[in-house]
Amino acid sequence: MKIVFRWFGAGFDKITLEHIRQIPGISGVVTSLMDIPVGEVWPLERLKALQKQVEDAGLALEVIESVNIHEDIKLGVPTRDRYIEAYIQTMKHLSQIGVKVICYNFMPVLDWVRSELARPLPDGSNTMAYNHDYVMKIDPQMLSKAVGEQSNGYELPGWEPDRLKEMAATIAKYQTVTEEQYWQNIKYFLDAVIPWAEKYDVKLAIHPDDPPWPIFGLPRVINSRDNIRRFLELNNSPYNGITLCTGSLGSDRANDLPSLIREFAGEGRVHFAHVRNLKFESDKDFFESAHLSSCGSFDMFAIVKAFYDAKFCGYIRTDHGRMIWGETGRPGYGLYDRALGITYILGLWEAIDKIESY
Ligand SMILES: [Mn+2]
Repeated sequence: MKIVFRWFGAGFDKITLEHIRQIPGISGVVTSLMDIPVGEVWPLERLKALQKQVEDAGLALEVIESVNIHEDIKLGVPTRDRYIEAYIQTMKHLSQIGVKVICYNFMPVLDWVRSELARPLPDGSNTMAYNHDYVMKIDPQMLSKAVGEQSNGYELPGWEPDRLKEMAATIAKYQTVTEEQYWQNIKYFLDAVIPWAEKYDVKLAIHPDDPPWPIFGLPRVINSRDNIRRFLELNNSPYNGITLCTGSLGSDRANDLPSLIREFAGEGRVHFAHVRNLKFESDKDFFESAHLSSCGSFDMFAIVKAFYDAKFCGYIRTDHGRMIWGETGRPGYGLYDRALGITYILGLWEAIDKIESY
C-alpha cells in the first residue's frame, strides 16, 4: 500500500509540494493537467515537466486523477472514436513518465454533487454536505450556480464553467440513452482502451458515482456491489479495475464497505482507494466528517482491516477533508485535515500489521 495525496498542480492549488512532502508516510501525489480540455491529448513535454517538478520535490507521480472521458464517448455517438484515440495517446504518454494508475469516472454530464461546500460544524471547522431533497428539487443550472458561488474562486474538477454552460443541452442529449445503452457505451470504451492499458502497463480505475444514485434523471451505474461486478465483467482484464471510494459508495447504506473491499481488492481489481468518513443525518443526507470512526458513520478500522486482509498493494489517498485551523481554499481539499486523515489511516495500518505479526 502506498499513501498519496491529491495535488491539483501549480496555479491550481495553493498547497505546495514542499508541504505535501512533510506529511509523514507520504509517497507521492495524484495529479492531473487541469488546463487540458477534455478529449485532447496530454502533451508528453508537459507531462515530463510535471514529473520533474514532482520528483524534484521528493515525491513520486504514479497516479493520475482524472483523465476525463469526453461526453461523446459516454453518449456513444460516432465521434467517440476520435476521443478514444486521444485517450489511448494520453495513456501512452502517461506510461512514458512512469504513471501506473489512471482514475476516471463515467458519470454523465455531472461529476460529484453536494448541496453545501462549507457547512459549519460545531467545532468551528466546515465541510461539504449533501441534502437529498435540495438536490432533487433544484434545477441543474441553479445547482451549478450555487456550487460556483461556494467554491472560493476555484474551478472545481467536474464543475468547470465551460462544462456547465452547456449542461442543459448535454442533459437533453441523454434523454434517448437508456441505461442498457449506457452499459454498452462503457463496454465499447473498455474494449477499445484496455488492450492498450495492458501494452503500456497502466491500470485503469473507474471512480464510483457520487452520490451513488441517479441525479436529474441521468444514468448512474457504478454504485453497488452487483453493478461493480457487472462493470468488471464487461472486460475481465486485470487492467480494468476500480477506484474504491468509501465516501461515494458508502453514502448508499446498502453498500457494505468492508465486504466490497474484501471482494474486489481480494481479486486484485482495486487499483486505487479514496478513504474517508461521512456522517449520516438521515438515510440520504450526510456531511463529510473527520476521518475518525467516532466522528462519522463508518467503521474505519474495519475498512482499513479489509484492505490489509486483501493484501492491498495499490494506492490510497484520503479523499475530502474538512477545512480546519482557519484554512481556506479548494472545498474538500485543504492540507490539514487530509494530512490528519493520512496519519490516522497509517496508524490503523501499523496497529493491524503489528497485532497480526505478534
Ligand atoms: Mn472519491
